[in-house]
Amino acid sequence: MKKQWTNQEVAELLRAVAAAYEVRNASKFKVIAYDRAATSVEHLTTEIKDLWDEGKINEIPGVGPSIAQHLDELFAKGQSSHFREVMKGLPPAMFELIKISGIGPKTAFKLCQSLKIWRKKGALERIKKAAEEGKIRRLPGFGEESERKIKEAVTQAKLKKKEKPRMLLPYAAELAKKIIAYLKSSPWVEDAQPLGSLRRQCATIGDIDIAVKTKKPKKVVAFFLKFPQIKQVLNQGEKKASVVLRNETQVDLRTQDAQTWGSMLQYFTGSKHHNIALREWAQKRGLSLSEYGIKKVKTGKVIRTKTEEEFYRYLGLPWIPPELREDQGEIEAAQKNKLPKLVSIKDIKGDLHLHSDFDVEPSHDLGKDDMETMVKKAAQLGYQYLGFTEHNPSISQHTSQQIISILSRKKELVEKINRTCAKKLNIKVLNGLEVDILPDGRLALPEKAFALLDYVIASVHTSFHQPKEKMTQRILTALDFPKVRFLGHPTGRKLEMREGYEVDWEKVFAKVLKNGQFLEVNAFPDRLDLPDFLVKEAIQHGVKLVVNTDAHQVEHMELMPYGVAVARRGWARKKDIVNTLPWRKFAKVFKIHYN
Ligand code: DGT
Ligand code: CA
Ligand code: CA
Ligand code: ZN
Repeated sequence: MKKQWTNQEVAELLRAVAAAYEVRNASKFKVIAYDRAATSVEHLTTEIKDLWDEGKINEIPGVGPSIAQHLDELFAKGQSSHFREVMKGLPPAMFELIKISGIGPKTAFKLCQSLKIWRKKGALERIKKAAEEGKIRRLPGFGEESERKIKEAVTQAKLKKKEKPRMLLPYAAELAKKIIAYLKSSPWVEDAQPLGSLRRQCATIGDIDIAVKTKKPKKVVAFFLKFPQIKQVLNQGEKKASVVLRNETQVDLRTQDAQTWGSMLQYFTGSKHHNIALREWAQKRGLSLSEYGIKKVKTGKVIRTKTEEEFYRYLGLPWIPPELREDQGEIEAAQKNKLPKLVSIKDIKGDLHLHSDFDVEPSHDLGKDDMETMVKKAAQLGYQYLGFTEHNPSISQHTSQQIISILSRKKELVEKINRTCAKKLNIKVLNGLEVDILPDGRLALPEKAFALLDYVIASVHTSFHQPKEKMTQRILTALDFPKVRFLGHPTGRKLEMREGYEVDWEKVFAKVLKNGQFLEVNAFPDRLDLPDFLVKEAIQHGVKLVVNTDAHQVEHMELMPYGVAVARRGWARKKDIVNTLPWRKFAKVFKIHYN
């Protein structure tokens, strides 16, 4: 997949080029031009990558034609030969240092060169260490005072630096599956389960936790340590081990025998907050909890449980689904027998956000597979309906008439599929469109085009940085356009990349309710949007949701369980999700007219 450059990354790159020019004593104007371009990109309210997609990169103030040309190459090919040329031969570490306020390019270069710090990775640590050892003050041009300042600046920067990146749920799940398959190939392994955040189906995963049921823990640990992808063993004991894989993922393994398996599952699933709350609950009943069982404090007797159900039952509670174990009121709900009956993947009857390869000439990406292929897949998944929602035809590159002509052709194709392959498979195909919400809240679609569609997804794809008030108004305006059935990936977050935009959700909930509309739970791995906590809030307000994959190729249609997982983490029941309805009922609430 092509790299999705963020504005921040592009700005940092431009700033690095400016720094390289400065170190090379190039013309002052070049340095200033690149610095200005960097600042300008940093302050854009639209994603620069989107502007490029729309052919508008020349319009960014502060980005001249030559820089625009290099950026064009960067986005098209993944790198710019010119940028590389300028930075060649300079220590990559210096580009880490220039991000720290108070350290200019020439200082950064001198430091890296004299201290022989080349690599980016660990550059800050090494500078800090050199400062602590008094090595910087001895360098020509530096003194005690500048050494102290550098040390302080680096320490500050390190504090601010983000901690280890987290893995997206589907990748962690895939990896865990492989490790578990490996473990199960050992004759000593009676059972192996992914626990921790993975079992709770969190959107991102810090490390992978696996529990093994066995009578021979030592043998299992030894077998685990022979897993081929292990790079480093962090620690190993008689019953457990922690390792780092070659892809930097940490895996924690714990073992337990069948008699205490229930308490192991419970303890190691977490979350930590749920466990703490449960421990308090237990304490009030004279019990103490651990991975080895439930202890009666008075007598010291340990109750061992084979299953989690038994474990919770002993505490006087029904079993609590792992997705709810976040100390968000689940223990209280369990106590009152008010746990929700959560929606399940089997309940899903259709997918309403699919990008086919039908060329609507959009400004964003097209899907990779044809409609028929995706219809067949939907049938395999047991769906009764699906909707194709390519991005709207680019409005900067078409007249209204051209857009109408493209969408008419698409409508005809969908109708034909409904008469042929979909009919045979007994599945309804809807003709939708995912339409950009423009910065002012209008939809990027000519008025006459709405009539050609069964429904519209309104989505924000640009100008993410508007103030909360403006963004809220923008979304409210968009929701009032005809045929809009739901707001796509409502917060716009990209996991591990960018936060969602700021919105007054109360107002959006109210609007959606008033208009008889829905909010999407988008199952795409880096979105999982709405996030779980907003799912919960939406449901509390009576808002109904639609869970979709946003598939851009047929394989993506299999991502639905991850969307359902988010809904479950948000306490969603079947009745909260509109695409659990059978076709006729669905068509009614989704306001689809058919004959
Ligand atoms: P992660 O790895 O950051 O995505 O999140 P988790 O929830 O998988 O956290 P992790 O791997 O540190 O620990 C796995 C589980 O082990 C955690 O969910 C609950 C349990 N656990 C870990 N530390 C503690 C603790 O200090 N107290 C209690 N009660 N349980 C703990
Ligand atoms: Ca974990
Ligand atoms: Ca762990
Ligand atoms: Zn979208």
